[in-house]
Amino acid sequence: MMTQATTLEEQARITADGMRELTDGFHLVIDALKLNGLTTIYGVPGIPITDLGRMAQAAGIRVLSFRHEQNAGYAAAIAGFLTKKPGVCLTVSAPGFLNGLTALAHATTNCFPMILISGSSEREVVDLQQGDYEELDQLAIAKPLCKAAFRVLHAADIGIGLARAIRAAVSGRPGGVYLDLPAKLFSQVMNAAAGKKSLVKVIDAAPAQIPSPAAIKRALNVLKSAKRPLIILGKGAAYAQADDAIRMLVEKSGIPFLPMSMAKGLLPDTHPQCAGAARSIVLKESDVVMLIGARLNWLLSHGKGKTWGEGRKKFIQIDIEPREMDSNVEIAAPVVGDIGSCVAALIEGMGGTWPAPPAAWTKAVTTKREENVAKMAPRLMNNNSPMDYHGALGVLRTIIKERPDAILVNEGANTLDLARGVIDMYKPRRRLDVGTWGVMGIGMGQAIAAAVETGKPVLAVEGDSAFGFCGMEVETICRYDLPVCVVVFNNGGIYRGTDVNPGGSDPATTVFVRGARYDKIIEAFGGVGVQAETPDELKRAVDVAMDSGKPTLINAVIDPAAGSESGRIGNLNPQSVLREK
Ligand code: OXT
Ligand code: ADP
Ligand code: MG
Repeated sequence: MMTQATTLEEQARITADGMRELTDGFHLVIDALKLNGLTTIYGVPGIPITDLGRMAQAAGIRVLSFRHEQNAGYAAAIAGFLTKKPGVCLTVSAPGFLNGLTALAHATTNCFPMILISGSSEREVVDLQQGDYEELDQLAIAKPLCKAAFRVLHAADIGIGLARAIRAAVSGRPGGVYLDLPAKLFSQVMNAAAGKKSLVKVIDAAPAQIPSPAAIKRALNVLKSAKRPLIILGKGAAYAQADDAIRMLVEKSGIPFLPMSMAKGLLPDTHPQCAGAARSIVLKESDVVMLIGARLNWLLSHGKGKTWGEGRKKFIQIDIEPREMDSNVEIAAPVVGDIGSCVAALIEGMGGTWPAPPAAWTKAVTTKREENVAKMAPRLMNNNSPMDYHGALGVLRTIIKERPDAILVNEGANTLDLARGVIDMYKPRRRLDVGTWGVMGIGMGQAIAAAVETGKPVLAVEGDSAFGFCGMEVETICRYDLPVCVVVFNNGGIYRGTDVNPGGSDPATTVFVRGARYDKIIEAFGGVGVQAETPDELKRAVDVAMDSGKPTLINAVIDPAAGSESGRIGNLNPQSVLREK
């Protein structure tokens, strides 16, 4: 029977003799993505994937074209964090692939599920190093930087290839996966019925991992013995989407909790048990610490040293990755499993009532928190011009308080570290930032994906240096008319705008053009640009932007002398003893 083509691309499936239906690599990739609910692609077009993007768009996949693959990759990575489905980034070969690779490595480091799909050159030419167009052994290069890497050579294997990529990205500890698709694959033709049969709908891609009853019992015994217990929530806890169970565990136990940066809002920062504003004492003085989806890496001073005080602590760690245990210090009670299952089992094991932690401990935490909050409060009220960080952040704190559903994206050094403390978060997965690597340039990709994946308004608070890594994507924001308000904290440089080059007439390495007008950039693309010189002006401009949903960029003029070297991590800078000579 003759098959009737209803759309142009469907026509491609029909054979010349009109009797037998065919499909090809392009369509199989698209069908496989759709079958698995992967309906958004972030990428940059070009040889050999231009038509793949076009056909995907025609087939109802949302394809967002960026100005640089790194930003598309950061968008895909954070889409993975927000949705628990792998974010998909599509690039051309060699340079496009390499541009996307930083984001793939970042996804892996941060435990975000992502699939980087890159077109590539023909194997037979690459392997003989004969100099193909954009020749590069991409699979070999990707392997050490991601969780898994696969290549598909035959159209009939596309379904299996994508299934493997999805499972690798989301099961166990999530991470980045590379999928290499050589140019020739896309035009390979096969029988449509056989093609359809070859596709795989992945069932239960991230199966629950139930903790052992013995591990739960051990953890509860350690917790019960505590005099000064602490719960640390990491971005793994935010990723797990076990929000109600986590809240129940925290509230039932009565234990103070410390949210890591991207776990802020899992419970509100204003919750009476929140110890975010008492960080130093809870780390130093606690005796039992329960980590939920947080690693004892540099952000937690590896679980040892001055930050953690002299006394020996006991750690309980909930993580899906068994090898994370004992990575930095001994873990007294490892609980291996997915956070939803582990937290549910802990709550059940706690029974009807659970002894509240000693009042002396919870009172000490509350006192320290109140002291720090009171100390900060007057600094947030100043209306100085040029603004300092606290004056500018004070109004942004109010903006988020008034719009707790909005998503905050944040990068920079001072702009990051001070915003993290000042801006309270109220709901889970509303704060997105530089993550485990402290990487600059995530801002615009994250802002775009946050708007696309959630439909919520986005406020991106960017250091002027940080913004420079990804700023061209304001065109992308305008093109797709996304509800993103970018505030550039313009202090004229990296950390500060006041450095002077002692050795000549070139500017110092950390300073930028003085008085730069970042707001003019977005005007070039039809967005709204605003210059804000006081906190009042900043508040007015952000309010308008957040309420209108129009793409907006506000150049917030910050005192060039206001920042400190490397924000709050200046201690990590190696010091030269010869520097002053
Ligand atoms: O308890 P105490 O008393 O100690 O007080 C603590 C809290 O209790 C308290 N607190 C509060 N008080 C009152 N109220 C509230 N609500 C409250 N909340 C908290 O405040 C203190 C501090 O709390 P905090 O912040 O929680 O604790 P602390 O000690 O800071 O925590 C430690 C850390 C390590 C967990 C934390 O600092 C952290 O998460 N840090 C992340 C740091 C990071 O990742 N930084 C980014 C990288 S810096 C550098 O590498 C940069 N580069 C190089 C570069 C990079 N990164 N990437 C690439 C691709 N290329 C190059 C560059 C280029 S930054 C940078 C650009 C910088 O310039 P910009 O112009 O962009 O930015 P500006 O600096 O603004 O100019
Ligand atoms: P933070 O930077 O916020 O401290 P990390 O990125 O260091 O957080 O840690 C996140 C941890 O969460 C990782 O060790 C990862 O294995 C773990 N994780 C991620 N998702 C889950 C999950 N669903 N269940 C259990 N652990 C998870
Ligand atoms: Mg700056």
